[in-house]
Amino acid sequence: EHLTIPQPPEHLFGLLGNLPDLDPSFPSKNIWTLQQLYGPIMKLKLGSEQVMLGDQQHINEICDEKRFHKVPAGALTAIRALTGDGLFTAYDSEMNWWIAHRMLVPAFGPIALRSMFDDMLDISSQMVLKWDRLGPEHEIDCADDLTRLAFDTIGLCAFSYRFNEFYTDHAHPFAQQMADVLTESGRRVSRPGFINDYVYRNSEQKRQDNVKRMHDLCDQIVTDRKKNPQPQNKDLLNTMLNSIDRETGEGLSDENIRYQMATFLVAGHETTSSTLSFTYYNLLKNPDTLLKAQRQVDEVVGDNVLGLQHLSKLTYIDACIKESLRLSSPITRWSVCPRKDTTLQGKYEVKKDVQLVSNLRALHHDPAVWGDDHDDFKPERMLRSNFEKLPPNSWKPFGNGTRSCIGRGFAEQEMIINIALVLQRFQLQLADPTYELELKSTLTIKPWNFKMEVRRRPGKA
Ligand code: MNH
Repeated sequence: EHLTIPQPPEHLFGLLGNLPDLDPSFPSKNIWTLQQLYGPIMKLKLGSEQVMLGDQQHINEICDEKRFHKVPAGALTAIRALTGDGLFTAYDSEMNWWIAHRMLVPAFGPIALRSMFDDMLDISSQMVLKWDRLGPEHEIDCADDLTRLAFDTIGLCAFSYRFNEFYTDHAHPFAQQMADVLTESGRRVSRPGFINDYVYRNSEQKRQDNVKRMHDLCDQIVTDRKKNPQPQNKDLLNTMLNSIDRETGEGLSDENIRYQMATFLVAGHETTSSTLSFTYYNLLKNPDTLLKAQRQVDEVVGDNVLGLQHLSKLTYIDACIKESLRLSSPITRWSVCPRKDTTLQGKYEVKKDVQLVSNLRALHHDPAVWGDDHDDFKPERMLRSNFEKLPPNSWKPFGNGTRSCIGRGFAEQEMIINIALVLQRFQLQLADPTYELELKSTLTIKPWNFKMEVRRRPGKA
């Protein structure tokens, strides 16, 4: 028996498909609502056909890499102007994905992460110092400072380059250029092609100009490294400049290195800063969890300088981060295509090239997995013993399989360091106690207008 996949009615006799159903400034929100109406499998025509999957049972099926693989689509194709065949936006038919993947997996692995600890601590300490000096009356704009943190951390750990975001009033121009490129890339794919070509020429020119400026900065960092080699340095840039792939005997071209650099900055800064913002928000809204997290920092770190040896013991903080990624994944969906024509759930026929999209919000709120309290922030569900008992592929904020996030360990280490430092020194409170989460969407989603205040804990140096 073959069933038709439910689809909301198309607009303008099918010419616009379902594009008008989505608000270009926050398309995910409409997808969440439509999916609740139409059920866990739903088709949308957005330029091409997309099938949105919205529970564990349906998403578990598309996590089978023998049947499905990532094919960059939607905003990812638009972002290729900036990141080309870098890891995030590469097709797996592109040789450079395989070469860079083999080369960079170890560079993001546990040994490499250990060597990045000091640099991560350096940047987080700058943030804590800034907060301390501004004092308890200062309203901290979380999105702003945490974005500075994430940017500085990638710059320093990956390229030994200091954006010095905590020493300037205005964020580094690269940050704004990137935000503009990401926003415009997202919008482009939400508009019919002919509208892009005829109405949005100037926006496209501006996008290309921004891309050029960002590439220039990447090239400048590379040129500087070539002029001043640092043979002892094991950062990602040196790895990319000096490694030869065992299987092909090839290195990465200057062009591909430029794309990888832009990729790390794109993929790594908004995701990490949004996750940290969400985590601080959830802790503040659930004071018992904040207390527990702070107690753990006191037990594990006390008044000592935070060290590498503490990180694996901060299990509750890790669980708070995981639970925040569940409640609000900053990347709201990822997608795959069938390797050949296939049938979903044994009853829905789909073609090889159709885009199958995981609706992460629906997955992470599936009552069959998370229960009726799926809207509540309960870090206990993410403590290892419980986490391991979850049905397969219930929690996918980092994507799936070989194309999942290469920077996951990097981000987790950076976030745990940051939260531990902040909780060790400060008492936190919402700047406006009545604040309720509002979301803003760019390529990722993040809390909007979320401000907190911090006060030095009594007796804390
Ligand atoms: Mn990251 C892929 C989420 C931090 C670099 N990342 C992905 C994917 C998701 C994701 C989801 C898969 C996308 C897809 O299937 O199309 N990433 C995150 C989240 C955080 C994050 C939620 C932080 C929290 N990512 C980082 C950091 C870096 C990074 C930090 C780098 C410094 N991510 C990548 C790269 C890829 C990726 C590179 C592409 C991997 C590949 O396909 O080979």
